[in-house]
Amino acid sequence: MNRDKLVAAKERWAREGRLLVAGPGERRRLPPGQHLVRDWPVLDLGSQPNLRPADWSLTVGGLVRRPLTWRWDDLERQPQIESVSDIHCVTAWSRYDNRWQGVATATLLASVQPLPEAKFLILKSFDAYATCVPLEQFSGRDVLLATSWDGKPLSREHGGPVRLVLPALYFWKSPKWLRHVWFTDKDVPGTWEARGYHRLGDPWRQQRYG
Ligand SMILES: Nc1nc2c(c(=O)[nH]1)N[C@H]1C(S)=C(S)[C@@H](COP(=O)(O)O)O[C@H]1N2
Ligand SMILES: [Mo]
Repeated sequence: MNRDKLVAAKERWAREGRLLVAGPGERRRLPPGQHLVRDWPVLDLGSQPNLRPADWSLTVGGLVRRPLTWRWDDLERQPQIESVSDIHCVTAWSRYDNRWQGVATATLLASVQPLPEAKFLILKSFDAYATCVPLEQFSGRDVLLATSWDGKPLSREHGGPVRLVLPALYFWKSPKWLRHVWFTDKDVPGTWEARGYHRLGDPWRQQRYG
């Protein structure tokens, strides 16, 4: 390897803490059992809905005061945020510094007004994928309905026009092609939770299976 390239790579490894994993009570940037990737893998059930923004809509209901449906124009009218976060997939790849833009879930929550009994959300997508997340995690400051990545419209393969991004949990809890959000009082297993994957999926506690 050319010397400059080697030095640059080793500097990057130091910045990223390559090979470091979290010890007991420690928190490093790479959760235990993960490795860093620089590309962005595509993972789904093999059918990628082809939705123009005009074909997309999101229906939100269940244990809320004001159920709603947002079409693309409605989403565009909401306050937009930008958030940079890391992706951790349960298949062990992580990708740092993803720059997302879209609408904060806090904005959605303020519109629908969840009832006190609401504790979980069932999230369903246009490809029949489903997952379930606690309201507490869905409400995180860095959670958004993402419409763009790295300054460009979110591509079809990565869930465009709209996907959820919930950085605190493994990436299977971030549904692509988001269609439906249902507030409930109980944890209902989705596509992967019903197949041996963890109910919560916190990468820092390696909640992969169970
Ligand atoms: N609608 C839908 N969302 C999905 C999935 C899927 O199959 N369908 N796969 C999940 C899994 S397991 C992962 S790791 C991420 C992958 O997102 P990416 O393809 O943008 O990397 O999407 C998640 N969201
Ligand atoms: Mo995944």
